[in-house]
Amino acid sequence: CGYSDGEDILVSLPQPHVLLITLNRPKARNALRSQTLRELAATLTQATDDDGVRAVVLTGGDRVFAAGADIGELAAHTATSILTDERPRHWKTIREFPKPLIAAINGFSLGGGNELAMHADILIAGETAQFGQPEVNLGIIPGAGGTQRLTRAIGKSNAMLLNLTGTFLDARTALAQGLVSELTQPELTVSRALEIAAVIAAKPPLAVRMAKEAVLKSFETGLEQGLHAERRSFCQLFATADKQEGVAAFLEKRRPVFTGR
Ligand code: CO8
Repeated sequence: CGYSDGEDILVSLPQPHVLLITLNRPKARNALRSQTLRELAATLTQATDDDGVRAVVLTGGDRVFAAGADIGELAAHTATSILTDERPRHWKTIREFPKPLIAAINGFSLGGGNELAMHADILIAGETAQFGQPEVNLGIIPGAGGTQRLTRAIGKSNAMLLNLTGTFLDARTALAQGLVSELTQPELTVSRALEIAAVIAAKPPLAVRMAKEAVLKSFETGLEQGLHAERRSFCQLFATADKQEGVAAFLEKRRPVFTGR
């Protein structure tokens, strides 16, 4: 399919327009070493430039989505070496991935693993999943959004509870608090994520891209600026062939055929 598996990830195209990335370092409970993030970032960069890919599903294993940063690797770092670490660059690539990213989470989603999950636009979890930011147990704090994205997702008191105590959130509570969108039986998590990806893949890609960008903008700006950005993208979409097609198809009572232009 033009994509290759890495040492730490498996990459496939299980259905048209949808890329599936599976974290595959089970012996280390999918701990995110630099290599893992490098492979993930490289695959997402390739998917960014590939018009054939319209959505990406990211998953881990049955019992562990990802157990966090690789603690062995962290142990070798000093205050100065961590400053020039390559990983922030890979996180930036993941953060700026412009296409929909859907996480299908089973088992433990911890530390940097949970921060990776929270980079996804939509999170689907198995009923037995557990979420946590246990960095405090190591004498550190999250370094890839665990204090910021988690707080925005579940609110101050709930985020404090996880960050200050290192305890885990069960899937049902994660759903109630808004960290994830849906729960499924654990064995159906990936298929449900692929189903959502298929729905998105059938939509006009430029509108999808701008919708993602606009929603993410709401975390960065005040309301007025956010509304302004939304309006600008809304107007830009009027210049697309897919807007003509979408509206024409509705009026002609037929299915639209979107081209991504
Ligand atoms: N890093 C490296 N190795 C790990 C990690 C990890 N995070 N987690 C597990 N492993 C390894 C263990 O060392 C063990 O290796 P070995 O077989 O060689 O002894 C193997 O995986 C199996 O581990 P367990 O026996 O503990 O497996 P269990 O199934 O009993 O438990 C758990 C699974 C609950 C996931 C447990 O392993 C655990 O608690 N892991 C640590 C979780 C943690 O503290 N995560 C936070 C890490 S710090 C962090 O993420 C900071 C983020 C900074 C920014 C982001 C950078 C990527």
